Amino acid sequence: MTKSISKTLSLWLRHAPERAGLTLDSAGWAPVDGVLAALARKRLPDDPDTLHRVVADCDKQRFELSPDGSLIRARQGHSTAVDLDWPVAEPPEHLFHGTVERFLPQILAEGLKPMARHHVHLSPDIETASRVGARRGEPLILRIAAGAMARAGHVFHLSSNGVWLADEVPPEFIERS
Ligand code: HQG
Repeated sequence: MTKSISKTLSLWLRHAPERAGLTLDSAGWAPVDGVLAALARKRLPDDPDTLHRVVADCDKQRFELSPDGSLIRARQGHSTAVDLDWPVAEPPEHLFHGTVERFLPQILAEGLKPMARHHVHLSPDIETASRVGARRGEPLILRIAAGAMARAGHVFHLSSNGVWLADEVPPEFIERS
């Protein structure tokens, strides 16, 4: 049950808030009351304790509550227009991106693009990148020369659950690992 709540929250808080009658503010926050009311309409558990448990137990820490508990947002992964305020951070020399073979020709030709999201998502380690790639098939791991990218003027943001975000990764910084 918590998995279906988590999937529903991902849809509402990242992609389609209007489906729950919600409006996200510019930083992606929605009122918890509105989310609970929308869960009730979908006949999903609508008590605050369950919601808090979903937020706390979510394997990738996808969601966060405001300090007073009145607001909730997805930490990243949006396709709606939000302006998340993750701090600019100095990346490690290498980051990783998990994808699949069939995307490789296009990625090597034009670089990594955000596609439907706001940013390219990069992982700090190969294991995490493998899990990301495995969502689509046999994972293929790309090694990203993040340090060189930063020195060339590309900006990185680090989300509070450890995902590195970049606007794009040009092909010259991508290496098949
Ligand atoms: C690929 C999940 C062709 C890219 C995961 C990826 C992650 C290109 C797909 C988070 C391309 C986009 C993000 C290009 C990129 N040509 N294909 N130029 N540039 N691609 O889902 O990184 O469960 O938007 O390799 O665990 O797979 O949602 O990005 O395969 O953390 O919390 O286009 O989503 O987390 O796919 O995954 P996505 P992603 P959540």
